[in-house]
Amino acid sequence: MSEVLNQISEMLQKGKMKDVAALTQQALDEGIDALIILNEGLMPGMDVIGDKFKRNAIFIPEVLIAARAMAAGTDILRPLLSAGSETQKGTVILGTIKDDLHDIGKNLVRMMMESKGLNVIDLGTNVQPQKFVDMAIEHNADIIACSALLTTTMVYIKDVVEAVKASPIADKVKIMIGGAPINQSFCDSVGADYYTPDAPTAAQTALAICENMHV
Ligand code: B1M
Repeated sequence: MSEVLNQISEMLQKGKMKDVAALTQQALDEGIDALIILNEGLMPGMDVIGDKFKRNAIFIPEVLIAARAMAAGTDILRPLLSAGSETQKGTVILGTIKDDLHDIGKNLVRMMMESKGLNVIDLGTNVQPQKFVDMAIEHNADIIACSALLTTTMVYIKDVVEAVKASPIADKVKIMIGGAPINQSFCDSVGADYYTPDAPTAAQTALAICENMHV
């Protein structure tokens, strides 16, 4: 790994927001691709934080400070990661599920989808199942995309699927799901349409769905 990427990871772990921002800019100036900075600098730093959090070696305040440092890096990368086609290829209603406040992964999904020319309506975190459906109807969306990071909140994805089934757009909208505790077998069990493991794959899949729908 390049030295600057190591430093980004270390400063993120220390919660040094300004250093993460400066090093992210330095990495870009050195010609390192934005996606590499994300995948090999910022994400490994957050993985270490997650591991320490799990072992109770650090607590919520430290995690929040690290999350803020990560956001300082992704804010700089956002225009590059989401610079894509100008034409709108489809509409996605995106949000983190009810009772879940994790939004870093969701924000990455939004950036990557926007980079594919998709119109993303981001409902934020703690989104009620019916709200996904109401907004999909209002915006004539092609996809509802739900992120869940907790085993206690992933269960609400089933409520989104049920709400879509009971709505007039049941045959029109596809449901995509993702987040650390989600896998294909969970996706199958709740009747969602697509599971993807990471933000780039989510964006590719969303684009393919929209292209298929609009032929
Ligand atoms: Co929380 N947290 N957290 N947390 N947190 C986890 C998720 C946890 C695994 C930590 C641990 O124990 N190791 C654990 C969950 C355990 C479980 O359910 N099995 C946990 C817990 C327990 C909690 C609290 C309950 C702690 C407490 O209060 N006791 C609490 C819950 C609050 C709530 O939501 N109601 C809580 C709180 C928090 C903070 C607020 C402090 C903070 C969130 C800040 C924020 O998001 N703005 C936080 C953080 C930062 C984490 C960890 C450390 C990092 C999550 C993250 O942002 N990762 C996390 C541990 C970990 O995951 N290693 C942890 C980086 C991000 C890029 O990855 O979001 O996984 P991720 O997104 C990935 C993929 O999952 C995928 O794409 C991304 C990569 O490209 N993806 C999708 C995500 N959404 C997708 C949607 C798609 C497709 C792919 O399609 C639609």
